[in-house]
Amino acid sequence: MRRFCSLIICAAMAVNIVGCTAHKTEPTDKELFVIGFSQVGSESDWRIANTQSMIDTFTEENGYELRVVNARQNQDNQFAAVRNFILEGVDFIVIAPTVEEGWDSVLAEVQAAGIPVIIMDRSVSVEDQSLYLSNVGSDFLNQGVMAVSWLDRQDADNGDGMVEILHLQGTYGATAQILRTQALEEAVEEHENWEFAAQLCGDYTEAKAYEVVSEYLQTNTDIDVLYSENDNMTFGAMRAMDEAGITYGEGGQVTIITFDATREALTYCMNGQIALCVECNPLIGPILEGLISTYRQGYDIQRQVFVPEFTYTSEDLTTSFIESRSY
Ligand code: GYE
Repeated sequence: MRRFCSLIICAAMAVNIVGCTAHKTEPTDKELFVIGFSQVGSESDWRIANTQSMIDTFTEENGYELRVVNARQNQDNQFAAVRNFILEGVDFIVIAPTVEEGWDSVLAEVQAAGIPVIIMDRSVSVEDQSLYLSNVGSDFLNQGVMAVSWLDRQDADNGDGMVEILHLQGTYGATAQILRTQALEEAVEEHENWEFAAQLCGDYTEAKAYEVVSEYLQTNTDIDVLYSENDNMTFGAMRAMDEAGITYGEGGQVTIITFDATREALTYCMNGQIALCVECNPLIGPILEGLISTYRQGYDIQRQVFVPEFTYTSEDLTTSFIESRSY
């Protein structure tokens, strides 16, 4: 992920215009449909796969020029990118918003410029629903419900009757954080023997998760479950638990639940170190292209589109299945 990360950050120094190549000499006579894509960042393996899905879909061969701008998880960078897209006169704007709040005015500027918008991955919370055409992404609440329903069927209390949950949250205010958290908090309310050991913010990154979990484990080790809102934070927490001598997985102290289901997490799951992987499908490019193509033909498009996703435990997984996945 670090290798990809440096590649994406280099591109973030300027608008990374995908679909044009430096060596191109002859002007093309076909009109390319220009899409401005404001991406959250490159904070996770999921995000890298999501960006790659867009790049693989909106190619020059398919009639598109894709302009990807990496906001490095900063909403103000997204606002600047979107306003630049307006100035550049792009044909369409796709936004993967860092957080839900704060989008009303910049989306009103886009609407005033007559540029259609689709919100991808996470959602925005705006007064005027006409500011965007559609939201394409995951049903994050259902992801959380699948996770807590699975946990409800486990004996995760390590024999003392109480289930102590260490909750690693993603970026506060991101839809994935809000709804994965909501599912867990409601389940803790419903289960008298479930309680939070702690709720820590890892900002969806491995480094931040390692930092906050390492600090927490210096004074607290009574944990039965880790509910981690993405795989990269899980990897950071695993490293911190290793260093603190806390065991996890089959026969260990801590039952790990993680979200995204990247190949690395699925491998840990197949090997018994992670108990449950909740899939979050980043391969949204083709679905988006279908919606944009439908819109360009003059048809209305669905207001909310959920991508298909499942949960995995060790008995669902084989090396060939994991290797067959594209992220
Ligand atoms: O779970 C995480 C990424 O919004 C679904 O953001 C996405 C989340 C995903 O950083 O890895």
